[in-house]
Amino acid sequence: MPKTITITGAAGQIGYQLAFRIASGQLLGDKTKVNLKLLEINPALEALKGVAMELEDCAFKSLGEVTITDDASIAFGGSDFAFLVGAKPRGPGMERSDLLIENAQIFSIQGKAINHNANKNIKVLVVGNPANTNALIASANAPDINPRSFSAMMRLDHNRAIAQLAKKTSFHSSLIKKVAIWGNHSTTQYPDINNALINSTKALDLLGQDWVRNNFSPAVQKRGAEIIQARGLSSAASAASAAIDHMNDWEMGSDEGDWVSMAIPSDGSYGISEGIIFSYPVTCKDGDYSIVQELNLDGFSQESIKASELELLQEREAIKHLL
Ligand code: NAX
Repeated sequence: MPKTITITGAAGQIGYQLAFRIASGQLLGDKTKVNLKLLEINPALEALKGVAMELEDCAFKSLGEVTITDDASIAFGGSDFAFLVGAKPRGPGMERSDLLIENAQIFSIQGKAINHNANKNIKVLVVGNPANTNALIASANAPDINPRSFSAMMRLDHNRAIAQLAKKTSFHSSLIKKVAIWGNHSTTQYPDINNALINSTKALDLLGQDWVRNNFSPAVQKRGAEIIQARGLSSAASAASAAIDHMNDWEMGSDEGDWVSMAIPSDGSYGISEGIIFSYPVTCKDGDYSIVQELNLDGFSQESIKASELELLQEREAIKHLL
């Protein structure tokens, strides 16, 4: 049975990476046929036509039909998986609150289109920033879809944290487990390695708390800016790769003995206000996720997590008229 996969902002940097990786079978395996529905704003439809032509030229065995459109109701028609990447970038002189409101409108329209047109079991990953609050808006505008179907991407931060630990300790990234990113996809996020294992040894036994607080956390939080400085463009291939990791684990299950970070509707775990889209360590099985429970959080961790929660509550307040 083919699966329908929607990508918004498909002519943009991340969309351009994502479409080809999904079409080649890297999301669901090359035995599952995928139909791609690619959404763009009208001025980018010509560029999107070029993306569709290149997809055709790859002659991927796992690719079925490709639809390009600027109509959200077509893009989300029968969608099983949606990657909400397209968003309005922050322009000159724009405040964060302006960005929130501009994007809120996009995600409220797309939430409604998902509600009316998508498969009721759809899995939605919001990548476009401010990702957590955009996911909240999309979900609030899709009352017939389970809120647990909406998530926002923290996996790039999670993968970046693993990469920093691998670089510091010279252990391969595959030997690093149980890293967690808590909170918002912003500089208030809290990268937490209190439970992390590096080659089965507690990370904190290998790395001092000083290095963790003064070097590791800022390096993860500021990695995006570092990439922009080096490349002249924001992260794209690594973001697309993280988006595939997120959706793939959610659908197929995360690795035994490890966990991943996903921003999902808070159920009140760890005292976080219910409903905001908050990143927790989770395990995935049978197409669903569970928050890792009963972790001991020291005072510093609790304060850091609260600061990120506060930011998300302020974001929610700024767009409450759209909920
Ligand atoms: P680009 O500007 O290259 O692409 C965005 C595309 O979205 C453009 O082609 C634009 O025409 C399209 N678009 C805008 N409004 C749309 C709408 N209403 N419907 C459909 N398409 C629309 O940005 P790119 O580098 O691809 O980044 C996309 C988003 O991902 C940005 O918001 C960015 O901030 C965010 N990111 C989020 C990350 C995360 O970890 N959550 C990391 C990477 C990335 O920075």
